[in-house]
Amino acid sequence: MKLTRRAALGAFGAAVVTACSPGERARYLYSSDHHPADYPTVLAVKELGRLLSERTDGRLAIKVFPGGQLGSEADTLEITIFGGLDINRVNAAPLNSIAPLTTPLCLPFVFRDEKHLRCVLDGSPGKKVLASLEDYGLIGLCFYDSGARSFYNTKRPILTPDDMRGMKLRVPNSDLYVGMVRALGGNATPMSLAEVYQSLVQGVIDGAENNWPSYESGRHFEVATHYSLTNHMMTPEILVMSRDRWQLLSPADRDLLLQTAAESVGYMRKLWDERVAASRETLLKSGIKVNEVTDTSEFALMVRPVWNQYAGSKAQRALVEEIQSMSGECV
Ligand code: GTR
Repeated sequence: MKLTRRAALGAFGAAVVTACSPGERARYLYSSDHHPADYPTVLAVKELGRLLSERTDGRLAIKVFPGGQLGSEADTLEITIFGGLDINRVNAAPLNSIAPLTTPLCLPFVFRDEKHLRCVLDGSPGKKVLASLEDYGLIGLCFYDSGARSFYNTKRPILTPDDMRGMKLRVPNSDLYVGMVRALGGNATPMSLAEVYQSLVQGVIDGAENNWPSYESGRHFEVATHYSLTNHMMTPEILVMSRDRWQLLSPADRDLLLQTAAESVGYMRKLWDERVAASRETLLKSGIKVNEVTDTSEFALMVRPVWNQYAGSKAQRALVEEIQSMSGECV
């Protein structure tokens, strides 16, 4: 089911109860995720809802709609911004065209490793990005992990950018991603994640790029069997709330939601690490060809111009500098 604006307002606007005295039904915050029900992001938001309900004696709760039931990330973000949906777990990429400070977090090769990434998200750069969302109708609740993204395709291993020449590669709906694939000599095709499997089967695209769990859970590996570990981006997930919906909460409930969301990050990271290991094992057993890319310096050099092209404003450059200056020894 895809939501039209009207349907969303009707469904969610009516369903969310704005006040709740003892004995009345719980106030449900509706949340969207396009990953399946067993994916770490979905489980983390469910856990957040459980804690919220426990801490408010059932007055506040979260209902997660997984599997893209409510539409793509780009569509549901729009709905969230105009107040038709309470909460949304999205990747930072579709936020690039909405909130410019999210772009530095998506730049290729901007993070040295996972420690550095977590340090940035937990530290001052992460706080700045979350706070910047308010101007665009969203409240940033927290970041979740999404690991490193690598290229996969139906044709051949990608060991150098030369191997990508002319390849039709799906990217999320973000100009930065389009620019990155172009800079590497590929043909970028932006589309939502839900369309990738069929597009691979039909040969509309030759490949895509993503982390181990998404490559596995979307069953893309069944068609695109060459997975080349370029680890070019570590774009995080963001849990956002509609600013309009946020304003309906009492100050105490806002604090509780923020604090509980922050607590859910540790829970998610544990699930994430386990899921990456499990997905990797499933994929290796499935017979896909994993290609180690021992030297990514040529990739990094070729994509470097997109840093300025897509994150060249003063505020974006300052954030990039702050990210680079962090050591990764904070956790
Ligand atoms: C995944 C991410 C999704 C989605 C997807 C994509 O890693 O968890 O939210 O953005 O990538 O490529 O569209």
